Amino acid sequence: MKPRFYLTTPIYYVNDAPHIGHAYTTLACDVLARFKRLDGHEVFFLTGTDEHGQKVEKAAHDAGQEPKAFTDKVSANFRDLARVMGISNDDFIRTTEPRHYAACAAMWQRLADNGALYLGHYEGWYAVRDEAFYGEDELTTGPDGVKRAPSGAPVEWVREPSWFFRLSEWGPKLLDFYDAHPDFIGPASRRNEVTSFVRGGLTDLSVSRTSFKWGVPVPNDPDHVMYVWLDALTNYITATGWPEDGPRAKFWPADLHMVGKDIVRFHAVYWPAFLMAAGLAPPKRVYAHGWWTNEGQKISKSLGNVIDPLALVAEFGLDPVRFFLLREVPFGQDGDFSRAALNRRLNGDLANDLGNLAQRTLAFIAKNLAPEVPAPGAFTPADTALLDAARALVGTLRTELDRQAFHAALEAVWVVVRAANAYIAEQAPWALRKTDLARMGTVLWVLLETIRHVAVLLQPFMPTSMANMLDQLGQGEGARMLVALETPLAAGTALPPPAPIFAKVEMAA
Ligand code: ME8
Repeated sequence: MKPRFYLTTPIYYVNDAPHIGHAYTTLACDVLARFKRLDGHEVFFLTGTDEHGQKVEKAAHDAGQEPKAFTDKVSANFRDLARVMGISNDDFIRTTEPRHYAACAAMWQRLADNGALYLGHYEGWYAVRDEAFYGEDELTTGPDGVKRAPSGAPVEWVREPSWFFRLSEWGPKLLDFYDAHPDFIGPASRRNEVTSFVRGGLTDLSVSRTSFKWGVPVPNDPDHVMYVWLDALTNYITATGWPEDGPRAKFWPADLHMVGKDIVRFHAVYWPAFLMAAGLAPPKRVYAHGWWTNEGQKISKSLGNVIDPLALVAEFGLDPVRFFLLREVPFGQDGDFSRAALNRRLNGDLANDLGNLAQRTLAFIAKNLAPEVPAPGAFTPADTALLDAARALVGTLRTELDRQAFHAALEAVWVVVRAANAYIAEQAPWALRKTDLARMGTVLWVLLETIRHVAVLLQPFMPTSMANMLDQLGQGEGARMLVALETPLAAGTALPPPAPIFAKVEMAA
């Protein structure tokens, strides 16, 4: 039986067009999903849209549309983004779908049956932008006199009848759970943030609203709609077919919820508490990545500096953009988007280092040898050193990607790419052509074998370019899984005519 892996992106609010931040989270998940598939796992990769709540209702109203028509349109933009970014999701969930209403009703019922809910009255601060309740002590008042949440979102005073979830009872159980599962929250800085929040004491959470209608109705209490975060978080289990015992039920609990650092509290505190209170298993891991800024500035619509991922892909090509986003910034930390950095990565890492390595090797063979993989002779220590480094990569990537260290995985690959370029310079196959053809064949075989490892392992990051590189190495569809790296490259494999894979980009003046 194949090992299973279930991973999710956040479901995005359909209040606005998708931007680089959404593309980033989904891309990171896509790389993991593709890597796990190549590594023989049965993967279920979910993304989708979060369509209820006051914020979306307001956006629809501002656009002069009914919420349903509005959400249909904006949700489709997120689907398009996934397609343009080459995302390999297995499902796309919308919280307005009947399957999700059914799961939300079942979740509510479980919580109610287990005594986790009670009817009361909420009075306090609410930020529509975050769809979150805040305590007075969390707020600051700016020079404009506006009270704001730590996220910068303005808050308003809310007073309405509400159902509550007994979150206050869950503090000690959550802390025990974090202790027993040290990998539940990554990176460590987020884990500390969450545990200190929980240690600070939890208050009961308002989980229904009565002042607007755009939400999932509370069972048996039609004046209330569910709090949008209870509704939204439930999507992760809806998609497994819950509460039915369908073919996807086996995927719960999820292996990984990937989120941005802004929503770690919902995923690492509320969600496991809801699940445990409903008698369901919490997810295995929540990883919160950092925040992108644009040329040093916070990305915001009001500053007019939102980066459109579709425009970037149109300008630079998909694979270079995918590579840049995961290579440039250590995953988990905040990062700054700049065109200069993007150009540097594309010209340096892709065109000069990787592109040249493949191009020099393949063009040399095409020019000087029969168009096939040469047979190696005895290996020198230099050959063995490079081959060992290339063969160790698969283990390194497994480890690094299991801790969501995309940048470290890529850096490890580039250490080998740079070593291979140095090896070409040292071994000088062009000189061997005149003195020792057998040795030249061995050098070229070592290079091809190294490039094959690199290309197979980089497929999740740059699917199209690496498929192209593997085509040029004569490695068909059947030879691209990680397990294929356990068998050495076969001499005599036919090599098609080579062509450059990465073009250099010109710096704009
Ligand atoms: O929070 N840098 O949806 P959302 C990096 N619907 N990532 C960013 C980013 C940036 N500048 N901006 C956004 C919601 N993101 C809820 C989630 S899940 C059950 C419900 C990414 O549309 C990041 O992943 O506001 C962040 O967590 C997410 O988009 C927020 O998307």
